Amino acid sequence: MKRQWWHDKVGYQIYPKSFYDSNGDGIGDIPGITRKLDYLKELGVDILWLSPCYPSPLADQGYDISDYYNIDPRFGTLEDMDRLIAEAKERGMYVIMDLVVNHCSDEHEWFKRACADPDGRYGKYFYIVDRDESGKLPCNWRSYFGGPCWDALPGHPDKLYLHVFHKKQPDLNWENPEVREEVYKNIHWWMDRGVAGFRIDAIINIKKKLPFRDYPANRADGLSDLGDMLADAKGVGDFLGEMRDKAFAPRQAFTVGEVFNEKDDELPDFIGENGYFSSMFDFSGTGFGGSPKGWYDNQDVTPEDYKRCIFGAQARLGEIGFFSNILENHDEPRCPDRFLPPEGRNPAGKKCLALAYFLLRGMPFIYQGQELGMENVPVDSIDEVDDISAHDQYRVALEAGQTEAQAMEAVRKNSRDNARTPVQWDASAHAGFTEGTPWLGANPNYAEINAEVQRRDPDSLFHFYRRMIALRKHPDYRETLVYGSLTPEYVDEENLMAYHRRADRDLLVMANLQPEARMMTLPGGVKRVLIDNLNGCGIGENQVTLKGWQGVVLEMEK
Ligand code: TEU
Ligand code: CA
Repeated sequence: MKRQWWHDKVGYQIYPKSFYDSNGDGIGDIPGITRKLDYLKELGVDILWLSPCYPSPLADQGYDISDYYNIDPRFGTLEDMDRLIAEAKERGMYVIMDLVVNHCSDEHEWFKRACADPDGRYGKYFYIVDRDESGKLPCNWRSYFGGPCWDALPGHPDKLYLHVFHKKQPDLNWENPEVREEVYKNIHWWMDRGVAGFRIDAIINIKKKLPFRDYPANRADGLSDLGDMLADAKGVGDFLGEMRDKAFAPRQAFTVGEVFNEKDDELPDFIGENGYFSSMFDFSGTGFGGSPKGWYDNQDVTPEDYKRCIFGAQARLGEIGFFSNILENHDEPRCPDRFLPPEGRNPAGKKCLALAYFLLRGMPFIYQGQELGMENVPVDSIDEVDDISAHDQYRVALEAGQTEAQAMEAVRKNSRDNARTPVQWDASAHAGFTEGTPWLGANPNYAEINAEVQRRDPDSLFHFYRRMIALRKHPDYRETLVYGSLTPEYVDEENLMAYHRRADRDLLVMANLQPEARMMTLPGGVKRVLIDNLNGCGIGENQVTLKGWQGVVLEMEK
């Protein structure tokens, strides 16, 4: 595998709106990120992915962009962004932007012009069709946020436009070469400004199966799951290869794709040598248990399920490329609630889970607050919820006959707000996130769970992450942890997630994801214990005893 500058880096996702508010308006902002760079440096992360902070009506919290060449005034200015990029660079860190080009906002100039003249140049930037007199839609695809993918084109009741997400997110027509050139121009523009690359949003959706047609309905609404259409749509690679050749490759951009629904044999095309992207997220864990019926029907994930998903994905990828490994992002609940049973939602359990994923083959990403062990936010009523997806899923649950209490339970477990409450900086009002009123309330547990407390406590989750990051970069272990092979071990031992990483060193990572202790026979002698979340495991001759929720990294005799 050709070595790349980013292979030994650690990613960190920032959701700007909830990170840190520098001016007391209750909204996190770019200067707020700049102020916290030293915190991020102390943690040891390198590549900062910023969720969208472009001008936006915020119908989908910024994933609906109305100007690709600016910063939303609520988040700051272009100068603030330049300063952030420069200050990050001074600290040896990189900024990557979120590239959201499956769709734009209905308030983008392009869409306004398309509405003004649907048959003109900008009409061809979107999917606009004449409404059938019978009232039948061009196809029965269900948008990700509920309801049909089609809505009346503003000002033109006889026409419809396509949106696979919210109706304020009209899909861009990638079949139109002019649209693609616009995207590449924007990529170059941001690279010129000094960003290191992009996280690429919802990218699999850019290729539609044309002509539009129905797929089998899978809910009472008579609509079909977009996954069925995407499985049928061939040729996304033509677009992605062109984007690589015309935009990413000439700039040596670091890119990480939000890729769902890829076909197994496509992995080399996506992230192999000269792939479309540098890396892509492994969603096998976060996606596990999702039901086509909706959140109310999702299956809970056990540590054992998690282990099997991840090992499956690692085996599928093999040495083809680098996954980006995650436990959380801004669309997902917090990982202790998602992957740990209630009795494991404590500092030991959180560290054990962190260890299980962080030293996998690939590039680890941390989502803001994950390093502090932030948890899902308790909400009593749907009126307290901001997330548009949660509102839709609440409706879906009720329509399927669930009680209000059951629908709320589904929202509590899955709402994207769980990830979007303010970062808990200290024990002062609103978790020290803002001097004003936060746009979304802080999790009430901020007095116990916050950065200030954890920075002072050498045994905290924050310092545990620091130690894992430092180990991955340590000159003696970097080769093994970044490039070494991964072999799952003791796979039939329930709740034990263990694997060897091997290159010039032989490391055994073991995470005992259960309250009960266990004793394991080792394949050889232990040279030293590199990481131990409970500061003391029982090592005997060719065996180790792990307490409940204990996670260790053992360096084995070669
Ligand atoms: O998400 C893509 C995606 O497929 C979503 O349907 C995701 O599964 C959903 O948010 C879960 O409720 C990306 C972004 O990460 C997300 O925040 C945006 O809302 C979406 O694209 C549209 O840009
Ligand atoms: Ca602000």
